[in-house]
Amino acid sequence: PESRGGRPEALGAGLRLSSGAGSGMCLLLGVTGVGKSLLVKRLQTILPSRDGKGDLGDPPPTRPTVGTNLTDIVAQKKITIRELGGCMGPIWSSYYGNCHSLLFMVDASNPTQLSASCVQLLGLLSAEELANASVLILFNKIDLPCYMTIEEMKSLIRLPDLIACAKQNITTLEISAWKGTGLSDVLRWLQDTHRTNG
Ligand SMILES: Nc1nc2c(ncn2[C@@H]2O[C@H](COP(=O)(O)OP(=O)(O)OP(=O)(O)O)[C@@H](O)[C@H]2O)c(=O)[nH]1
Ligand SMILES: [Mg+2]
Repeated sequence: PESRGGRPEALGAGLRLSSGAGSGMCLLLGVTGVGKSLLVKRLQTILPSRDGKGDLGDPPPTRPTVGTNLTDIVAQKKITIRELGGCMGPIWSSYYGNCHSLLFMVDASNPTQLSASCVQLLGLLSAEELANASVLILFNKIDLPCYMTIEEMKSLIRLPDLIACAKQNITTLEISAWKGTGLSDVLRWLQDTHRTNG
């Protein structure tokens, strides 16, 4: 009668989000066109080379994601990345439960989109169901000539205040899904974050 199939979520109330099946689930969100689909394709490509220094080749084409897109990244353990298209913003919240980490992507080359990204990020950080998720904010497209540096972005969206008020662990990275810059750091963050929760 003791056996409950070893399901970790049976161990305690209040741990619904970051236990059991959720330990391998990562949500990938951000305004449309910031580069989420390209990132996922790139992560799959660099995976076999491990150190992330393999030749990525030309960036594969992407289309706007209408709906959701699930991709398994198998490193030390399986991590499932769920991209939700930017156009699905109104129903993002239906996917908050069961997610262990959150990748939030911003287009660092697009100042006019920054306020929309900021509003979305504030909404995500204050969502009850995401309170236990680890968060990685990705400033993408730093290969473009007029990208905003991480310092500029931080002061524009008042990131230090935002991090201080948030319940989540928040990390930031500058990347280029196009060129491959920083992608091995993204992979490392995913592995570290998902390792801590068995
Ligand atoms: N220059 C540059 N272009 C990029 C980068 N990442 C993505 N792009 C381009 O940006 C466009 C949109 O990329 P997607 O990956 O489709 O964007 P998305 O965030 O998935 O968009 P939705 O699915 O509509 O939410 C594509 O033309 C990509 O090739 C980058 O790092 N640098
Ligand atoms: Mg997409």
